[in-house]
Amino acid sequence: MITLAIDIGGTKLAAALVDVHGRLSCRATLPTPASRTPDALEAALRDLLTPLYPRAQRFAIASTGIIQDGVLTAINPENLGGLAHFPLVACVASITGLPGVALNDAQAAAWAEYQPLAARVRDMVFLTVSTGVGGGLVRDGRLVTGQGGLAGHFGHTLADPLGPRCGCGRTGCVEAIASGRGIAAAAEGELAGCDAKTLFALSEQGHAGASALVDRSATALARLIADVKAATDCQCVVLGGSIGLAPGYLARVRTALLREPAMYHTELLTAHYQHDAGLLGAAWWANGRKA
Ligand code: ADP
Ligand code: BMX
Ligand code: ZN
Repeated sequence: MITLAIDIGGTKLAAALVDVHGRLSCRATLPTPASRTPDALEAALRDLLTPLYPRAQRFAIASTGIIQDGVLTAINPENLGGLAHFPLVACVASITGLPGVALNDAQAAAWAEYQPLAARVRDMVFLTVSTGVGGGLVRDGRLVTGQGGLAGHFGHTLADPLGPRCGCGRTGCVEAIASGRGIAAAAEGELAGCDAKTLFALSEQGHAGASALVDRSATALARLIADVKAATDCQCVVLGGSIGLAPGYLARVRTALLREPAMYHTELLTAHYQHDAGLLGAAWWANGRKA
């Protein structure tokens, strides 16, 4: 069985073939189109998947947004250029002619990241710090997706009631401060207009303003981790996403978490499967599920 695994994020689309041993091949990526209308995303998926699908027997999608009954509903449409709804499974089925399933990207990554921990951990949380801030919860060894697909959307819990407005409609969400878009939005003066990747590079070179923006994100994330620990009593938190995986970021989160009372500390790990967690998690979650 070869699975065509697809990861749809706010910044990039990724796809690969996954075999029964979890080996990935034929990786491909494209930028996520920033368009309010669904046609651009459909066209990009067609370009991405056409070279791959003839060798697969099914597809499995990890996607940003709330995924229910195969349909994507954005909690923060600004992360997708204003796109609020997209018929994900129907679209990929019509491109490929294959059966398949879909779930939220951070939930998928949580499921992948749980596998190497399963011998010693029952309760864990995965957080992605990327275009947005996403989350996935494994409870007693099972992935919790929720009746409406919303479970684990920790990025939309409150970081600062006086903070910036979030695209989800709330004010001061963790995502509005800690995410790539949140970091870039806070850049001022000579840093205005820089994206998060550039700000991280400047921070590594010792730029104090850029470093403060990275710290602001890491501090908001550490407070979120303390909240998550209080809410779930998780045994560990795994960090992923391009910002979560950026050099030095986990160390800053660790330092900020140490400022919280000890009962809210938890083991912090970097994602074992790095940028492939969403692809692998979707493929493994599809096992035993009817497409
Ligand atoms: P997606 O949200 O599509 O899954 P990513 O996980 O790559 O994609 O997250 C995109 C965000 O990460 C953007 O804000 C981008 O500027 C930032 N980013 C990408 N690469 C790096 C890097 N090496 N270091 C820090 N930030 C990065
Ligand atoms: C947003 C939300 C989540 C997603 C998270 C990380 C949308 C479109 N997405 O909070 O469903 O898990 O971003 O997504 O509302 P990413 O694009 O950063 O990987
Ligand atoms: Zn929000």
